[in-house]
Amino acid sequence: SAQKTDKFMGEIVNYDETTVPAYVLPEVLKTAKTTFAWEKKRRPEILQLFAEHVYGHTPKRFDSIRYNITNDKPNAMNGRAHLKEIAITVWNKGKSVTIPVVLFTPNGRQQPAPAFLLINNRPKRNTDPTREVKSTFWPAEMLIDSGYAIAAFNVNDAAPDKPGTYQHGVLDQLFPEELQKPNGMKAIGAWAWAASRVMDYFKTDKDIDFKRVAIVGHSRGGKTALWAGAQDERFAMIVSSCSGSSGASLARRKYGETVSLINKQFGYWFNDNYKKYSNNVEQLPVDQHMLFALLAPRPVYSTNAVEDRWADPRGSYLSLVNALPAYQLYDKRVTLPAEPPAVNSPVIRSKLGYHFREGKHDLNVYDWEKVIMFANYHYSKK
Ligand code: GTR
Repeated sequence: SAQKTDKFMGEIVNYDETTVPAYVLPEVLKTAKTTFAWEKKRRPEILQLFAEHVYGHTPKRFDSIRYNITNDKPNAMNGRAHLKEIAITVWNKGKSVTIPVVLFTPNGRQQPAPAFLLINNRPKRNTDPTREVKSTFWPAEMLIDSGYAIAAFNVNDAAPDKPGTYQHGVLDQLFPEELQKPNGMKAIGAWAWAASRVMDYFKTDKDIDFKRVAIVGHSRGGKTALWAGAQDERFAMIVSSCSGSSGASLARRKYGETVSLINKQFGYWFNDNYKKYSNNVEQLPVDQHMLFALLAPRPVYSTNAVEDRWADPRGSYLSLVNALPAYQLYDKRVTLPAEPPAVNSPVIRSKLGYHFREGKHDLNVYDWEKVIMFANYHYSKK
């Protein structure tokens, strides 16, 4: 049987369900009883709370943006797809940052294709445009054969994923003032900002169905996908793979990775204010179910794995259940059972989708299969 506790960075990590202390989650709706009140008052309030206390505020403007097609192959993947590599350059106050994007769109369609955009936190060979290297993390052929466009950018091009160098990119070049502020955006904020710039490009590409773009991320990328989807309502669908603490899983549940541990190990992902909650998470004015509430009424899918207890799969299901009030403002029929589904029994036919599969912390072909089923189902309903 599995170990019930562990030690990490001087802390005891709990894996015993029976010893999780009771907690009280902040209310999602408060006085909002209509979508109008939600959209005008409570939703913006929650968005501000996440910016102020967790991920940092995202600057609203920049001077200019330019898209450069650096590689254009209309007959990639043996003619099945059109490859474009795009260099997105954003300028602000005389400085610039360039974010390269790899994009395949399916050939032979009458209509623009719905798309998946991966926030890639793994090495670039996982999104190889030549397809010499294939990766189950970004199985581009599988998406193309299912009728979807598939794109990716690498987090390191926006903000290097390292505590000592994360500043060198979007932050020090475009928005240096963010680095000085306790509520300024840090790495996750910069990655989410970059995802929105790819969305800006998609709007100009006639091969893409701009109204059906899903943002996808794994782990730290999954946290980022949720934050990007919360801020940028142009993302029609959100997919979080094993995003755990400060992503899909409830902060107040003492199980696996905690706010304290993530601040110790990955402080540069979050703003400085978040550090105040390391030792009193119950004071945090939000919890992660409210991040899902910000996605309503858009479909969101959360993947989890049996061997990824660190990410608290049960806490990630409970986020969805506790986000229901926001979804139900739009549609009373959106429901979920109180208890998570069994292993390998995905919940597809709900706007709050979820699975708990066998295996480890990863984004793999099983996950993509279910995500495609989820997208097929929800897009066909409209
Ligand atoms: C883990 C970290 C998680 C998650 C993951 C990843 O070690 O504790 O919060 O983000 O890394 O990104 O792979």
